[in-house]
Amino acid sequence: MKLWLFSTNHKYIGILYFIFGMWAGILGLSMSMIIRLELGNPGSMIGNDQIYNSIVTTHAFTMIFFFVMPVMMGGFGNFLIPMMLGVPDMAFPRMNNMSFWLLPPSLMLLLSSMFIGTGTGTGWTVYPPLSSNLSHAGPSVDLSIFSLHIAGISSIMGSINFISTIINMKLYKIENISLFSWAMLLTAILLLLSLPVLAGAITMLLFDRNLNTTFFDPSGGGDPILYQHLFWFFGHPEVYILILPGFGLISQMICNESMKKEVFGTMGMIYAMISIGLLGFIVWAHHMFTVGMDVDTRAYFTSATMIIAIPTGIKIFSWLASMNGMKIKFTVSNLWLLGFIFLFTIGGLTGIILSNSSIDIILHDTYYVVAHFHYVLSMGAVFAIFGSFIYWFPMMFGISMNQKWLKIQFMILFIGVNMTFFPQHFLGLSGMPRRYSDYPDSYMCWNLMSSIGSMISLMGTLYFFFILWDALISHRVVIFMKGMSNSIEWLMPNPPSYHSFYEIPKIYK
Ligand code: HAS
Ligand code: CU
Repeated sequence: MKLWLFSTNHKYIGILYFIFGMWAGILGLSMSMIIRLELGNPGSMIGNDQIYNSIVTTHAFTMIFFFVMPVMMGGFGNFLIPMMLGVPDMAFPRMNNMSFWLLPPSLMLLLSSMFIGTGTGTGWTVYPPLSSNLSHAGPSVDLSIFSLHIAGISSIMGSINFISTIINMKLYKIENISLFSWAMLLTAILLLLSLPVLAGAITMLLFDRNLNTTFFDPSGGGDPILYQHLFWFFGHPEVYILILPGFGLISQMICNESMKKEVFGTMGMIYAMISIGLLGFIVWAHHMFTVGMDVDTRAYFTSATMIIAIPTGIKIFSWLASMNGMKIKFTVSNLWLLGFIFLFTIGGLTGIILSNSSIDIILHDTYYVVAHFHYVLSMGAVFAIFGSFIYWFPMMFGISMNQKWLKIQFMILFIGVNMTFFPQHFLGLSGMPRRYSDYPDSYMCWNLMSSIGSMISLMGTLYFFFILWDALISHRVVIFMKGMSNSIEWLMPNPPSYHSFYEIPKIYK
């Protein structure tokens, strides 16, 4: 009880986040399988489009708020940040516990919204007027809004905790903390600045739905476009919130795998992340090119968006430069690293294509967008998660996974996700819209291929859980790490003790 339910220990809370995130991840995966089953053939399987749409919505919410964010920030952040900084625990350990325990009720509210009423068939963007009380009567959308409120409170408390810990408690000068710590600091700042805007937007929507306000209703002087601005002022920084911790994790792993003292251009990497964070706040309207903006505004948002390719390119090329001269062995970590860099870059480049406002008018709300964000998320963020979990697993738990099986598992997932999402570029380019449960026969071929790919990914994921189970019941204890990293969490016993540092350690130079 005290160890888990009431825990104030960063490692235990980190593990709770991992368990919660894995469970939510499987939930999101199950929903994606229903989507792919529906779309595997023309015609209807579910037989109810509102249900189909609410599955799409809940899939997105679950993956974003209950899988990627909890695992990256909650799991890796909690477990690794205090160890990397050389401090006993997070700045506010009890608030840390509360951040975690707000998530299960939040997920319950989201799931209730699927079972009470007609479900939230709005997509994760929850645009009015579709989400208003005319088109979505009943309690579902309200439950989803409450779910977001609570998840938001959890994230804000988590962010305050990370910012306080990193700024006030670090052993080193700020320019010397690890790149993962930098990534977490910036992500936390992004969250702290963007989440309140989402909270405002969904609360205004809640008022429109229940208290007869008309913030987003033209008949009372409101404007539905206002909702889109508020949502995307949060929504775009959110996509960098999902990937920045992944950038940090990848940097740490590259450093170790290429046996370097530090990543190529560490300062450049820090400045690149700062720029991505800042620029992330001034590009939001690239999600709204089709609302009828004037040409100057479109030109501005196109150019501002494209500029993000520069700091991101700095990161990609610095990672490649870090690998320069290394003897490339196809270790499991290396496979995930190279997979991440390759596939994230593909996703990034399609993003640059979408940022052209004139092209986006054609591609907006097609499967091209779906392909874009799954390349950066399912293969960017998720590859970073898989790779890092496998990389730090022996340090965190003191046992080892079967490396040969892991390589096979990587190959299965690599083939699976590419087969799922690459054809979606073709579907988008030929005009197949997103968020529909059916399509004309001419789209069948690539949809079928995509659905088969998703089955392969499912196998890959289940295989991973088998490998994890095998590691947990095995007694392959880790006693010594080969090629220890320069990051100090590797200097501790594995698994590390309850508090890695009982006092502030001293660094002798
Ligand atoms: Fe995105 C939509 C543009 C990065 C996630 N994005 C989404 C959605 C999600 C998402 C979830 O401008 C859908 C939201 C919804 O439900 O409607 N995105 C970009 C751009 C970048 C980008 C420019 N996105 C991300 C990341 C995400 C993410 C990271 C999550 C992890 N995205 C868009 C646009 C839309 C969009 C439009 C709206 C589409 C619509 O119509 O709805 C950049 O950050 C990517 C930078 C990375 C690279 C690769 C590495 C850089 C190198 C340097 C050289 C490259 C150069 C470019 C100089 C660019 C290697 C040359 C250009 C060539 C074409 C060759
Ligand atoms: Cu965006």
